[in-house]
Amino acid sequence: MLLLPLLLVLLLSVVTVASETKTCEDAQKTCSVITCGIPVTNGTPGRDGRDGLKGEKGDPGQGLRGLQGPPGKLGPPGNIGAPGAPGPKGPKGDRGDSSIAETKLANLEREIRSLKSELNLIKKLQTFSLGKKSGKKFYVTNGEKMPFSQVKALCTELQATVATPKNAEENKAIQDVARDIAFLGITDEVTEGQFTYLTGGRLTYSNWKTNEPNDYGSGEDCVIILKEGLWNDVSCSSSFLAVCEFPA
Ligand code: MAN
Ligand code: CA
Ligand code: CA
Repeated sequence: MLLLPLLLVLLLSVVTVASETKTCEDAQKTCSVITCGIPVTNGTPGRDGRDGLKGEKGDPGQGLRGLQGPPGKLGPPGNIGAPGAPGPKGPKGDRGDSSIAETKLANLEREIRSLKSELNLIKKLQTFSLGKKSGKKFYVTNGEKMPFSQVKALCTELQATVATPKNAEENKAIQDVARDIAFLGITDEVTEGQFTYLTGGRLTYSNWKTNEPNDYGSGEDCVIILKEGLWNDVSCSSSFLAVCEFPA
């Protein structure tokens, strides 16, 4: 008998809840189900809600400021700057090397031509003064007497050879230049009794004095021209005039 009114109350409260759901839910925020409905015993507390949004940054603290830290690391190098403006025009340069060399060469060539011309004149004057005839060899002497080895050395130094008559005319020319006994460029040093020219080859002309050559004493391998133009074989270590010969 008591069940009916209880059911009615329950039904009424469900309808009320259904029609005023929002009101009740709103009420639930501030009040328990007990105030809204039938008094019930409290359940266990729900779980903690999620963390709220992060708060704003707080004001700086009031404590003492810490010591300044060490300097930071060196930053990366900056970009390459734009090219600078062109500099002012420089002074005029020297003349080029090749230009200087060409001038020097031209001067040297002129100098050489002048020297050649001067040398030619000196040679002509010298040969003229020595009585040189064109197309003929000519002979010179310094009037000094010396052993044959020195005569050879002297004529070689003068780029000449020792006077060597190949005919009567040349023999006379040497005789005239020497005006005293002089060595000739003839010896039998290689093969005794076989006279040859220093320049090579057997004699093609001779003007021996009677009974010469005789290889007198311990041996005579050099040849001299006597004042009268005749030849005699003598020791090469004896001293006589040096007469050098120059080509025609
Ligand atoms: C004499 C002759 C020559 C020789 C000389 C050496 O005049 O016998 O043949 O060459 O003496 O002094
Ligand atoms: Ca001899
Ligand atoms: Ca002799």
